[in-house]
Amino acid sequence: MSQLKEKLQEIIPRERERVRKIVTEKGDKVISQVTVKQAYGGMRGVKCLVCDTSSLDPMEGISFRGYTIPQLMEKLPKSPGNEAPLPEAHWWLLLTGEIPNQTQVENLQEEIKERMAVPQYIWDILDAMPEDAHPMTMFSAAILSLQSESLFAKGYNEGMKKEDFWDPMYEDCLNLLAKLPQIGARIYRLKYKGGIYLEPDPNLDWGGNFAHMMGVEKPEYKDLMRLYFFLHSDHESGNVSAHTGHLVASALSDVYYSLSAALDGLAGPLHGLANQMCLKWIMEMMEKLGGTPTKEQIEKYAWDTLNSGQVIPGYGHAVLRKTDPRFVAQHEFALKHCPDDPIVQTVTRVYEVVPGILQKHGKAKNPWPNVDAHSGCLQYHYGVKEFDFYTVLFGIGRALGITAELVWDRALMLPIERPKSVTTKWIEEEA
Ligand code: CMX
Repeated sequence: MSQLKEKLQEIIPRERERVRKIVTEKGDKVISQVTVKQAYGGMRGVKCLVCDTSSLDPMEGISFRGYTIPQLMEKLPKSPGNEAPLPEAHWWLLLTGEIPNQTQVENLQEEIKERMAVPQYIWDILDAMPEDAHPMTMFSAAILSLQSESLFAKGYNEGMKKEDFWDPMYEDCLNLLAKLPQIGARIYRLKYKGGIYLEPDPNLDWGGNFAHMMGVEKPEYKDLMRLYFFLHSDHESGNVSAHTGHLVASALSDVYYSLSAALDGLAGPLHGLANQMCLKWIMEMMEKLGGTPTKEQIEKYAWDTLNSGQVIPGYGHAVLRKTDPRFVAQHEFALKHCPDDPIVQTVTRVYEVVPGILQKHGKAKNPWPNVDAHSGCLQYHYGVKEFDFYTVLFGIGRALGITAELVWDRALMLPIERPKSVTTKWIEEEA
């Protein structure tokens, strides 16, 4: 048995007991009250989900299993000679709460290699899609089409016991994760590189292999992708993609259904699509102004955007109230590897100008940049210039967090999710 599965087998009984005790002793304790405003307003701030893989503090940003991004940049195992954490090591952490050692990571990497082959019918499905299909539609469709491979669905149909659900869920999650880099890179090369594909390199890690199959030459792109997948992995469970994954899986749908649905939510412009919108906004400004804009020019451009009723993509957040540490980590990478890139310089200048403007504008509760404000310009720098593809990158990373949460949903035997709705009439008369 794999070392990660053994570790889960050791932890799960302990955690089941811990949750059982909490529900017995504190089951009736109120942790949140819901106002009418929240019911109409996207349930902002309502505490009604439990997520142990990560936690989002409005001022401190994300922590994964209690560790901040800078702590994990230091502590998680890396590929030799590189600086970004290995995403597969991070998956171990998300699942177990423990930082894996080198042997454990290598064991997991071996398992990934054994499972990375993608069946031909997936390539046939992608080939059959319309030329103008959005890469996120292709990505979600490819994942959904793998559903017939689900060991969870098979076990369920054969009458598997509830206590054992987590085991095939884990297997499905790892089987799917192992394939995602190849599926993502295939979509990229099918759509934008004339259908000329690069085979996976069995000697490379999960993120490095993705970079290799994308066909980007510069060696540091591998580390950028490791960093990118690590940073985009998880943002506790209330965001649209993670929450969708959890909700769909709560009906005992397998990970193929759940992750495909989660990615459909990620594809929205207020969520993951903002990364493509953000670079588009910056590039259009640079094109219009004929080069790197001055602060005064950015100020005018930002006001024009706001006055025309649009949002400034990459800025604001439903929970965060300061600069997203995921933005900071990418900015540090940019300052180290490509400080003279004019788009990177524009992103930096926008960061110096836009928060002040949003504050004056007075609507956004958070004037600071989120993860999407930086990711696109780094891709562009390394030659991945097709904006439409950027959300697929977010999706590959986000799959790490969602799959880890789904394994735990099954391990803790969580029930189907079913909040109560009320009518407007009820609110008028009863609230
Ligand atoms: N530019 C202009 N206006 C903004 C804004 C921005 N960047 N961010 C928020 N606002 C506006 C909202 O549209 C809202 O206006 P209305 O009252 O007219 O509807 C008002 O400020 C209050 O919004 P909020 O409570 O601060 O923000 P929400 O929690 O409703 O929404 C988010 C959060 C991220 C959708 C919003 O900030 C936004 O649209 N940002 C731009 C898109 C973006 O970057 N999305 C990516 C988020 C990260 C991710 O999930 O990937």
